[in-house]
Amino acid sequence: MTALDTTKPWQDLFAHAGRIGQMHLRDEFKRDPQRAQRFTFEAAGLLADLSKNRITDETLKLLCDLARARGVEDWRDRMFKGERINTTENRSVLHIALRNCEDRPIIVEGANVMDGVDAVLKKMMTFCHQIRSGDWQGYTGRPITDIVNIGIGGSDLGPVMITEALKPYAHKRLSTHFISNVDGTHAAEVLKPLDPATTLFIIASKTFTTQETIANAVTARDWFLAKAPNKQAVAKHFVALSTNTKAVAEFGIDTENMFEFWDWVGGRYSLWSAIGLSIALSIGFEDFENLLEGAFEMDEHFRLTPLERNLPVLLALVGVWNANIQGCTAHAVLPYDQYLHRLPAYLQQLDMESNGKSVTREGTACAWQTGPIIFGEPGTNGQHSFHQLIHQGTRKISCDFILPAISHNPLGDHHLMLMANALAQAQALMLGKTEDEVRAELKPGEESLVPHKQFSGNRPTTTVAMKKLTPATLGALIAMYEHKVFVQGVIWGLNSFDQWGVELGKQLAKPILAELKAGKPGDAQDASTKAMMERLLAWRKEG
Ligand code: G6Q
Repeated sequence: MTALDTTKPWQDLFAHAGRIGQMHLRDEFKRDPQRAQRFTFEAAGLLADLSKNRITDETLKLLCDLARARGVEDWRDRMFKGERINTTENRSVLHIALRNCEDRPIIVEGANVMDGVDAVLKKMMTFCHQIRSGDWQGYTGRPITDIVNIGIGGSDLGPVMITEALKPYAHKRLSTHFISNVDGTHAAEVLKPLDPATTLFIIASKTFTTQETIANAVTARDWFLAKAPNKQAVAKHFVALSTNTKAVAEFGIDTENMFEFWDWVGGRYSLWSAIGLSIALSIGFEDFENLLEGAFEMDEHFRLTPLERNLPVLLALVGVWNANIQGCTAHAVLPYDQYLHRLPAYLQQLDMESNGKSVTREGTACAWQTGPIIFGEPGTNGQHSFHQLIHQGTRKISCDFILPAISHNPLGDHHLMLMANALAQAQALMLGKTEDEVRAELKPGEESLVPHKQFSGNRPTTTVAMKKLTPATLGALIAMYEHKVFVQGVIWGLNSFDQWGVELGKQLAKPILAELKAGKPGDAQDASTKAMMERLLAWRKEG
């Protein structure tokens, strides 16, 4: 594919940016009272207001030209058809099949993948009903009260984020816990209050070879067997989510208790698959289906809507405009909903693992910026922390505000206060505060404060609003971000579905672990690593 920076639409966008120059959003809203309406788009219960980005009609037109020139529609259609668009791993990318609620056939290697998807969903449904009704009993005959998902990365972040986000829908008897970190503290603290007789462990690992997950699973099994009457009890308390039947059996989990998925489900796109079992157990299978349906609605919107009104496409394009052409150095995700407190962490993986690359699909170096730095916290907490830098720092940072209109916990005026703060932050970032406005508020003798109290404004934000955070709107929200990331990858010429960058550290950890166990750094270690190992080992010896 042609290098992005040599394409005409790319160069046209830079020329256009030069033409709009210092255009200030404050003036644009005065000039055009319909601006908010013109740049607001809706799909699948979500509304995205793009009007507080430094865009004009021409910007969007040029961005859509760019998307067409980069083949966004073609790549999208190839993904939906099941083509092997993950070229470095030679795999299809079919998380959309997991929520293909109309059962449109998707043929890969002559077989309809929907048959397998439906069979696993059915198995998950039966299991959910057994656990939630209390029919499934532990080794003392008592129903399960605690579910512990052991997994990491894509086998953890989605389930954690969604079970937290959908807590109002959770089963009253069931508490859901997550162990991901290989730091023994994580397992120790999670297991401390639990009773093995009423605990179900879900070992979630696509490969079933991930060092951290297997170590935590072994620790959980030892903890369980220290109390359980015999090894047979494992069958009632351990299930596996994996593509690797052999390794699951070797670990000692009955493959009857294994929920399968497939290599065409990428780790960070897997919450919709069997990896979502902890979600389904917590919120119930019907609401898990509502989550899938919300995502499906967004998929259909993405698949069928012209680029000019296509929400994930527009979010992606405006993101490219902000990052590559307007010079934003990071992107903040700011959910004004405490239930979404793990969304920034989830989107960090989705975005930074997908598009944190510096070579194109063809292996040539990118001469343009690719995936942005993603960070965030729920509002209003972030306002009392890093928002300062977004308002007055030297770096330009774009933001997504995520805002439901109705709270699950209508306490007094709390939700109105929350909404007022979200709206005020977006307003402040857009309007800023001029020197004249600052002077008008100053008391005599405060002249020196003028530069400190000024805000440039004109900082780009998008507000994604919804009526209420439900399984369906959350499904749509996540699918929207998945497709946004994919479209940006296509624009930048990347394969968004591999993650070779995580490999090197994994490889190097193996010899280091062996040497730490032996109590002596190997001669092959570099001097810096060796010195640190010696110091750490010395401290451990001292005790
Ligand atoms: C996600 C990544 C990565 C993966 C974990 C866990 O896209 O591939 O985060 O999900 O490394 O892998 P397993 O599920 O194989 O244990």
